[in-house]
Amino acid sequence: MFEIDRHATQLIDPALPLRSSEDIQGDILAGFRKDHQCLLMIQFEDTGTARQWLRLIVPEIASTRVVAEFNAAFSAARREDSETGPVGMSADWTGLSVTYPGLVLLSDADPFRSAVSCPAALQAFREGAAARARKVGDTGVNGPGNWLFGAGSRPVIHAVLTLASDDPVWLAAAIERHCSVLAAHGATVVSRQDGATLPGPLRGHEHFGFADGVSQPAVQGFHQSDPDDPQNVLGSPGTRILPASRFVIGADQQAQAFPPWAIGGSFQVIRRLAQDVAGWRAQLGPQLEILKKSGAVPDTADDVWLAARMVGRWPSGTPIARCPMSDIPPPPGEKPDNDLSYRDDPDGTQTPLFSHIRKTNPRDDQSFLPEHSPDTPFSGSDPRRIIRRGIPFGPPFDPRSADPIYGADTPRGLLFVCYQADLVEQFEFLQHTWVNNARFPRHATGADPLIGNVNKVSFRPRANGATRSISLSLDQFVRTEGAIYAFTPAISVLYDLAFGNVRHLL
Ligand code: N7H
Repeated sequence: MFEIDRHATQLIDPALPLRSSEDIQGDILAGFRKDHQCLLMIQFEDTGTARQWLRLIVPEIASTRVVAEFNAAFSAARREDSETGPVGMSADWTGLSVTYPGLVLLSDADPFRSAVSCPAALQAFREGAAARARKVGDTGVNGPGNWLFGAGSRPVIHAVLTLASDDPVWLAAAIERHCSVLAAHGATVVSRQDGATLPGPLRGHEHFGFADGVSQPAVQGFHQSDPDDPQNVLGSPGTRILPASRFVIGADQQAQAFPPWAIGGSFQVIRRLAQDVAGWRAQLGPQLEILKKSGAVPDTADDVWLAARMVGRWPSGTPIARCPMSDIPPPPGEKPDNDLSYRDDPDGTQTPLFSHIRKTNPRDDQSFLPEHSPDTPFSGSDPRRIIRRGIPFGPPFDPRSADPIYGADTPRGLLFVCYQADLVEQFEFLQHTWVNNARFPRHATGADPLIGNVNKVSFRPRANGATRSISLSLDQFVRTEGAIYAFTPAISVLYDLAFGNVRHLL
């Protein structure tokens, strides 16, 4: 594990109490941000052996403090040397989440017995991802019947162990060690999911070729606000600071609706999303042809131009809203621009209303403007934000390579992971009310062409002072292959579960 180094502690601002939390797990607010990750999905044999295993494992769980200190020191070193980056700085992190059946087994009781009423968020956790599949659009080929893990017909998963490292050799050894310790405690690894950042120029990008992990919500008490613009993070205009309780239960207020075991934890969604890169790319040409024939797009527009409209950003991460004509990447060492607004683009003539980033974070879209004071700075998507911690799986697609592992048939995609305080009002709302709602935010927009159940989207170019609507036919090339709803408890709660100290938790 990373040892706190001399300058790291100076980088931690005492005015940001959540940065020094020894209790909140490190992946939630700070983020493991490692090139290699493995998710071990575990089924325990019984309460006794599960608790014994937990006693061994909990001391390894990375807290927010250690991860935040490492990340701050790493970023500082990178700023000092943007050419080579930090040399010799590496860390290995461990995280643990439990599913509802896992919580029942570890607490040996009904985890909701003291909940005054069972809030919808808890109900979704209790039901699990497979039971909620229809609501989030996991139907047809995306349905639980085709899942590799998490479906009712598959073995029950009690816990998910996340192992993350800069070093694939360390990670392989850690996986082996954990598997043998689990086996010695009668537990079964029901599924193992390996993720890794893509190599070479695709580093930091997902399989379709776009920079990922650009826009994340910032968290009060964890991120430093800009003194001149307190609603946003210092150094990252457009990155709004939101109450910590949106992501960590009880972080900055009483959480009476939640039982004590939930305090300091966060609900986690895990989704294995397969990406058919060849199929996704192949649809671009014919659709672009339709647009060109109708004279709706510049002659210079190519497949990447159209793909960028589907995402809302260019492959470098530069937003269409800022740079509509071509991809102008950020200067080396700088993050893509996150200071964007849709307020003056109500019809989506620049950033299409269907584009992935507009569907999942409509920001200040006009549908949210307060009726009587439309000039108030406002983002209607604040309550719906999620913290994303996904990582790609599988090798990149490269049609020029003779090696079949880079071919179209090799499994690849995104191990999507997100954290939030409320599964229903955050992740599920995004999927149900925005991503898959063809009428959101207005007109017959269509579903999100990346992750939604798409067939038609409405492309709305503006020419000669008028907005037209051209219908494009798209297929879905992202498929759900497994899903889990879990809970990432505070480290102290894991200790209590490990020692059977559960009465005060329920
Ligand atoms: Fe998305 N992609 O490669 O195109 N996503 N996403 N996502 N996503 C984003 O800001 C992608 C998925 C969000 O604040 C970018 O990181 C892919 C799910 C949200 O402006 C790119 C998959 C959900 C944002 C991708 C996938 C979301 C976002 C732009 C699946 C939740 C921030 C770069 C295979 C339901 C929006 C960035 C904002 C951004 C891609 C899944 C949500 C490039 C390929 C399941 C909230």
